[in-house]
Amino acid sequence: MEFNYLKFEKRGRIGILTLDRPKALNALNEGVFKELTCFLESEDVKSTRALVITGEGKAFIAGADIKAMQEYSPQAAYDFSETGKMVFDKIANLEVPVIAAINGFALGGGLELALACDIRVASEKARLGLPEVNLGLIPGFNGTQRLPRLVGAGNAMYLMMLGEGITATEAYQLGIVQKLTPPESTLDEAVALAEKIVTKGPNALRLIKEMVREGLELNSKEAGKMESKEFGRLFKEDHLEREEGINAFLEKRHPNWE
Ligand code: DAK
Repeated sequence: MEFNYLKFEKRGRIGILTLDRPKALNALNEGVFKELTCFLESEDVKSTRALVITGEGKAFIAGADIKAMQEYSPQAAYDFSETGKMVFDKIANLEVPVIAAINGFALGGGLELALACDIRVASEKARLGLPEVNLGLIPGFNGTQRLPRLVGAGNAMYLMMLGEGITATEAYQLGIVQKLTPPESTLDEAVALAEKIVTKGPNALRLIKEMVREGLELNSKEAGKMESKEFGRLFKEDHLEREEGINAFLEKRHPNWE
């Protein structure tokens, strides 16, 4: 598939998606969202066991395209927000693990996209933040919802109300970022992490993702029940992945999930 704003490559079983609009610091506009929608439904994604998302140049993504937003009518702004949410939900709901490799600025919609990923790896030099308030805006792609679920309401309000960026180290301390890397190896470390993850049980990985994502929408009692139900299902007689995992441990060998 040919794209103007995206690049895709495979490294073994890992897919690498690069936002490629470096002159505008990979800012998100309708064209980028259109291409992301196409990409997320493509065979390229279906053929990966994990996806790493990164940005070309000095930014991961510097937010929604401010120049394009200048012209928006209320309807266009609403449509843009809905499209962005749909794209980010598609990312969040991919069956495979998704890792954001934050190579530089992750601001506004860029941080919101990273928050839709399962895990965030960041360059020690990256800056992250939700600066929408400086433009008289609010985060429009579910950032007001995803960030407090990750770091608590107080930390999320602090970041959104102040609108100042934070360093990658501060983001790591808050739990927004799970791993810090030297700037030159962010992508490689994200891919190495993805490679480690895909050696685990593929169905278990899919279920962990589903339980965490769906559980966050439920109260803890309902979420616990959902987990018990899925755990029980793993013990059906024909559940080959569980059988292989447990047998491999008892036979002192590596499991073969293929
Ligand atoms: N949009 C468009 N262009 C951008 C951009 C952006 N967000 N960020 C940077 N650029 C462009 C710059 O205009 C510049 O273009 P030229 O002047 O060369 O044509 C080029 O990228 C390089 O940027 P700088 O020259 O500024 O580079 P610096 O290294 O000096 O500064 C910076 C980097 C990231 C600190 C700075 O560019 C910056 O502050 N950028 C804006 C960051 C920001 O405020 N991001 C949040 C955007 S607001 C909603 C839907 C969505 C949203 C809200 C509501 N609804 C529909 C309700 C989301 C909003 C946002 O994401």
